[in-house]
Amino acid sequence: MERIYLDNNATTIVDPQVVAEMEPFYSRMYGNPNSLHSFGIEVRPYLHRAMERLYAGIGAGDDDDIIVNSCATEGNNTVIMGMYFSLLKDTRKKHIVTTQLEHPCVREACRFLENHGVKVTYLAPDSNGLITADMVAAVIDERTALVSVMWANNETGLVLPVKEIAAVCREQGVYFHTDAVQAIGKLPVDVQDVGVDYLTFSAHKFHGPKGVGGLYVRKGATLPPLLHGGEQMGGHRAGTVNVPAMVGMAKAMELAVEALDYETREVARLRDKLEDALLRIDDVLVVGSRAQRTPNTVYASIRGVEGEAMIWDLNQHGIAASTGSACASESLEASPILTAIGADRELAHTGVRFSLSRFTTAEEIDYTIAVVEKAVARLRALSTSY
Ligand code: 7TS
Repeated sequence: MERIYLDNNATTIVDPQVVAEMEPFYSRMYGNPNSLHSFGIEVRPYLHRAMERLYAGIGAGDDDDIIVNSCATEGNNTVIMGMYFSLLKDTRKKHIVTTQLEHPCVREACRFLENHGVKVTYLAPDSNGLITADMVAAVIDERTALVSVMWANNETGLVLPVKEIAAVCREQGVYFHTDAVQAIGKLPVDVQDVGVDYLTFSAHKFHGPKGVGGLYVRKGATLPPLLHGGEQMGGHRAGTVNVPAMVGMAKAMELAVEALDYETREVARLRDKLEDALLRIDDVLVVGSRAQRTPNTVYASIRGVEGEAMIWDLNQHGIAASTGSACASESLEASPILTAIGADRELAHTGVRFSLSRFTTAEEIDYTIAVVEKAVARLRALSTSY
């Protein structure tokens, strides 16, 4: 059996159709779209088409902006730093509300602003691993400028009630940002229906290329740019546009929306099969109910088995899974989500995340189930605590 990739929340294979769409912009149409000669001019209609696909993919309105950038980390920093320069720095607004579940690129950007006089509330999830609109409403005050709550969590796949949270923010006159990196291609995403002011995404999480992402900005919610310089992206983000990547991201977005149905039926079916097999093993806990999760993710805590040991064992058998976020995998800190849902100290290091994609096959899942069952038995036999 070839290697099996079940770490799609970290990154995904680029869809071959996306690669094909990008290729001409490396080999033939390599002009700078801002140039006045034919090499530049011939590229522009493709950028226009790419923009249309991105707008359609997230339901953006004609007067809203989508700023194409380098990744979700950049998008999230643009919102948080931009809010500092537009409001937090000089007005009475001095407060950001976010959560302990956010990716480090949100959390650390907020922490940085704490050194500059900004107060940040990091909401802790409830015992289901969720943040509710009521929890957000309870901490907003007249000094709050921004609420930033992710749409779906990368570790657990848990989907947060962003529409209700957006409604609370609108009522209170507070900007609402959501990191939708783990939502695109897994859930229907409609920015106008949800009522967000800012939304970030990253192409490599939905079978697009790495190093390109997008930031949606609702009409009227404009922020200062993070990168100053040329007039690209309507002056919102300077720097020559990465044309092949942008075209690829737009194609990937279109394919992701088309595949949503398959994702919610077939990918979920394979995930459920794997999850059922995990739950048949004694002393295994899966975080969050299926109905509240993205269709592709299962995050399990296996008592008596260190997450890292499990990942190593699976890797020896050609299976790629993860203990959580690759961005934090160097750290030996306990998973905040497992801690939040009340896992004891021993369980806090036992998390293993399997994240599937539309490229995952039934045979791969059957093989994974067989390997996991043996690995758990082997590692428990070695464990001094089980
Ligand atoms: N936001 C979320 C929710 C993420 O899951 C990630 C990456 C990012 C932002 C950062 O995206 P980037 O394109 O800027 O790198 N998350 C993960 C993960 O779960 N495992 O590895 C990376």
